[in-house]
Order: sequence, then C-alpha cells, then structure tokens
Amino acid sequence: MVAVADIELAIGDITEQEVDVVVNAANSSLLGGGGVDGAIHRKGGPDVLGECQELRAGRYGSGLPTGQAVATTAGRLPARWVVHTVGPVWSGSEDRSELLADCHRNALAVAAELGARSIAFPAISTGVYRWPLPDAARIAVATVRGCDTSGFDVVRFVLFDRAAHAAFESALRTER
Ligand code: AR6
Repeated sequence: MVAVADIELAIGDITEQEVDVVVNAANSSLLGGGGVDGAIHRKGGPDVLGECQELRAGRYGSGLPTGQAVATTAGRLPARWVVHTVGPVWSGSEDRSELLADCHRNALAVAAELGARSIAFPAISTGVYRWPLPDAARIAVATVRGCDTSGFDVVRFVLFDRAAHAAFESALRTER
C-alpha cells in the first residue's frame, strides 16, 4: 500500500493556482504553444521561456521526450516552479496510456525532488492532443493514486470546464 495524499479537484485557470508546482502540458520543443502551455508562458513571462531555452541549449537539445518532466522557475506566476511534461497525442490505433501515466509519475517525482508540498495538474493531453476526457481522467487518477504522494499536502487537478471536472469526479469515484 503506498501513502497517498487526498486528490482535490478545482475548476479554473491553472495559472492562478497558489501552489508550489504547476504542471504544464507542454510540447517537446519546450518553447510554448496554445492551451495551458500558452497561458503559462503568457503569465509566467520571459523568465520561464529563458529557462526553457537554456534546457534546449543543454540537456534537452532534441526536445523533451513524451512522458518526461523537467522543472523551471514559475516566473510571474504565483507558483514557485513550473514542471513541464509532454503528454502523448491521442491515437486510436496505438495504446499510449503508459506515456500519459509517465507524465504524472515523472511530474510528481520532479516536484518531490524540489521539495514541493503542493502541486496542480491540468488534464494533460485532453486539449490539442485530443485524448478522450473520461479515459485521460481515469489514467491520471489511477496513476497519482499509485504513486507515493505522502510528501505532498495538496495534489490538485485543475479543470478548465464542467465537463472535465465531471470526468475527473467520476474517475475519483470509480478508480479505487
Ligand atoms: N487552465 C487549466 N486548464 C486549461 C487551461 C488553463 N489555463 N487552458 C486549457 N486548459 P492543452 P494538451 C485545459 O491543449 O492536450 C499546446 O499547444 C484544456 O481545456 O493545453 O496536452 C502545447 O504546446 C484541456 O482540457 O494540452 C502542446 O503542443 C487541457 O487543459 C499541446 O497543446 C489540456 O489541453 C498539448 O496538448
């Protein structure tokens, strides 16, 4: 039995979260995009992009691989750090669930290493990357529940709308 923090759900904009770590649903370029990524870079400002550019100039010269996670400053966001992870694009012909699970596991591991006690996740891969919400919610909840989150006081999913919130609520009820 692993030690788990209670999972919280919220509806809103992840960039407004007052937590130690905000998780970004990035792409492998780490240089920004739409959705959560665009909002984080817009509000976080040039310091976030600057650290992403340094990562691209160094350790992640070919980009951040899908499923992995890396931290930068949160710049002007209320959070202390952004942990960027790259979700898989939904595929109807190939099961990429483990990669989506990896995003959650690796983001938690990077956050724990930083000493974070609170973390907010978006619904990774459910926007531009088209992963069906109920399935993404099931994988996200089951994965976080399977991790040791005893070092965290808060593990929160921040959902953009009621449909996403309902999908996560249902996953919390059923994924025990
Ligand atoms: N706060 C919380 N949730 C949000 C916000 C926000 N500010 N904005 C959107 N969402 P997406 P992905 C929800 O597309 O599918 C980017 O261009 C949204 O409704 O942000 O992993 C990257 O650069 C959806 O439920 O991420 C990549 O290229 C969820 O967040 C690509 O999109 C994820 O949607 C990544 O696609």
